[in-house]
Amino acid sequence: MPEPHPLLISVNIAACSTFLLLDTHELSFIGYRICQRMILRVSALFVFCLFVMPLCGFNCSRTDVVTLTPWLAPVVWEGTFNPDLLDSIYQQQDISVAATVFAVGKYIMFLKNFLETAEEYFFVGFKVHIYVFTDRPDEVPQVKMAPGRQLTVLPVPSSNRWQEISARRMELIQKLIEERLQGHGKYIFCLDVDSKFHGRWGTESLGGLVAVIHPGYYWDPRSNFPYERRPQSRAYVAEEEGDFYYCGGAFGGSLEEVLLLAKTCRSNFEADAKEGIEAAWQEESHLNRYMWINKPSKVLSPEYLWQDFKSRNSEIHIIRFSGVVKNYAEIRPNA
Ligand code: UD2
Repeated sequence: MPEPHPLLISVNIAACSTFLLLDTHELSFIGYRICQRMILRVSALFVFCLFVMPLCGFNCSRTDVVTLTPWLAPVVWEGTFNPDLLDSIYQQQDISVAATVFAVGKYIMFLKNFLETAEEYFFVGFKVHIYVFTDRPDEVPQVKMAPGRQLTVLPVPSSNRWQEISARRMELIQKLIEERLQGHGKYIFCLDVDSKFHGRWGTESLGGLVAVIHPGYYWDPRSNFPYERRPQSRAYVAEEEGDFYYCGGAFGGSLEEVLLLAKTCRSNFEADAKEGIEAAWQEESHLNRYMWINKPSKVLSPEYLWQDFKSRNSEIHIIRFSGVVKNYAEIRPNA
């Protein structure tokens, strides 16, 4: 079933309200009537822009940030959507959302905060299934979850290299979708564990292929983006290519789209590895290459993955999810 678009609803309501206004103002003189109709049309448009569009979730109030990509995907910022309207649309579809999170080695220490805050902010009121991949299943904290929400722990081997842990995520996400999720639910998000939710992350983020703009580079010119620049790598992005720099720490979409992404990134990563190449930012580099070729249908602003060490910029009206400050030397198996 195609995803409903709130803008279509706005347009329908606008069309109805225009007709209603015109019908109640029938006039007798033809010339005067044309004039009157024009006035009525302008008034209807005014009413539509001022009252109907905001009510329907189409809010034009953000002029300080980019809210649409050149390929016409929405860029989601606070103030650009109506959460109640979107929730009511998706509630009728009875959707469920899977989330993956990896907590290997010492990263298990971040899981409690992640899970507790997910209960407070991540798709509240919807069916959510969190899959925790860990080599320390006994240390997974008990967190009380609301009805309709559940957690599954999936054991994975330990590793001596953090690069391998973060890179192997694509393979495990691919297997999870193929072996467990096909036919169950509709959407999936893949998130970094060393992070916390601080604000709503909900139905506004749903889409076919969803990417999050990296908080560290959204003010930078494209030439500063840390894409993989060696043409030998399958993650290569040339100087004149690239749209945004996206995070490896949060991405998602429909099961079908994320499966394709995970499969492609995994096979490119493995083919590179056979030739002795590891992309600059492991799977994040492959993800950025993938998103350049396969444009995301929805782009989430850096509200959806901020970094606690950064001060909040004025265009960030809310921080929804943020990476905690960590000491790499202490927590990674190899610093
Ligand atoms: C960035 C990305 C991360 C990944 C990495 C490059 C963001 C915010 N973060 O983060 O997603 O692309 O660069 O590889 O975009 N992990 C473990 N145990 C470990 C090491 C890692 O479980 O010993 C998992 C854990 O879920 C962690 C994730 O891998 O959240 C990413 O590792 P990181 O947070 O150390 O990478 P970082 O901060 O450089």
